[in-house]
Amino acid sequence: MRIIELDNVESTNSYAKASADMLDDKTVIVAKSQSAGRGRLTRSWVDLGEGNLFMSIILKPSEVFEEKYSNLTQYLSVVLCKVLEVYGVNPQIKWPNDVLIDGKKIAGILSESIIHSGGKLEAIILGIGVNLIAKQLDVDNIPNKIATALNLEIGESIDLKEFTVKLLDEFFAHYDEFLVKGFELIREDYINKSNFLNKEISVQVFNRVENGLAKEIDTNGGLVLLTKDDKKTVLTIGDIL
Ligand code: BT5
Repeated sequence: MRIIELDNVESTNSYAKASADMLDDKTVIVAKSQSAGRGRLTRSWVDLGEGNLFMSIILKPSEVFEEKYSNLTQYLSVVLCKVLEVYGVNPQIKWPNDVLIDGKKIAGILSESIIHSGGKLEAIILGIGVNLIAKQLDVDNIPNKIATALNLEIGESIDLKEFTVKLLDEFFAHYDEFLVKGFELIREDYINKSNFLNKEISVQVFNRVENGLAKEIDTNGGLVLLTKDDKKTVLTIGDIL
């Protein structure tokens, strides 16, 4: 594993994407600040100042994309929960990969793949932003979400380097096994951390909303919804509202 440390970038994911063909498997890009951090779809990721984590991991597991790589975001959410627990908080996962503390979003994960026209997988860019140090006022100004930062939860400042090392160690400790077993490796941990199961929920899937009982997480990490007419729908993409 090699870590490339940058000062300011638009987005560590964009930087990693642009340079992935020249960088090895397991190269990590971290930046002190991001001027145009990205979320999923067209959303953005707010930079709450120096001391927060903005990181992208370049992964080149094989030359062909395998279905289980789609679960890397869920794998990373479980890894992050384990690290946050070391700091004494009780994180929960909101499907598919939001990590929350007391219902407040503390991190965001964004996975992007570079696949050539012939089908060859160049790399998967697994990006993560974690709010480690912030002022309550700045967190309150994040649009459309109730958010938090680790220092606000535990009343202490957090060492970014130390946190980053813990996260990367935990990520790579089981990464090779994850590549073999896929979601099955983390399914139990993921379910234990979930805050939405057995509840009536609404899920935004592109421009439609699905309502139903969140019945289970299937073996592929999909969300099984039981709709009013007792029909089962398995969702693989979406946002719980
Ligand atoms: C995400 O998107 O949560 C994925 C965010 C990934 C950010 C990392 S930082 C390093 C790497 N480089 C990048 O450019 N991106 C990755 P999504 O589920 O679409 O959620 C985005 C929504 O979260 C926004 O629309 C806001 O409502 C909220 N949000 C934005 N910034 C936030 C923050 N700092 N803390 C908590 N919530 C935030």
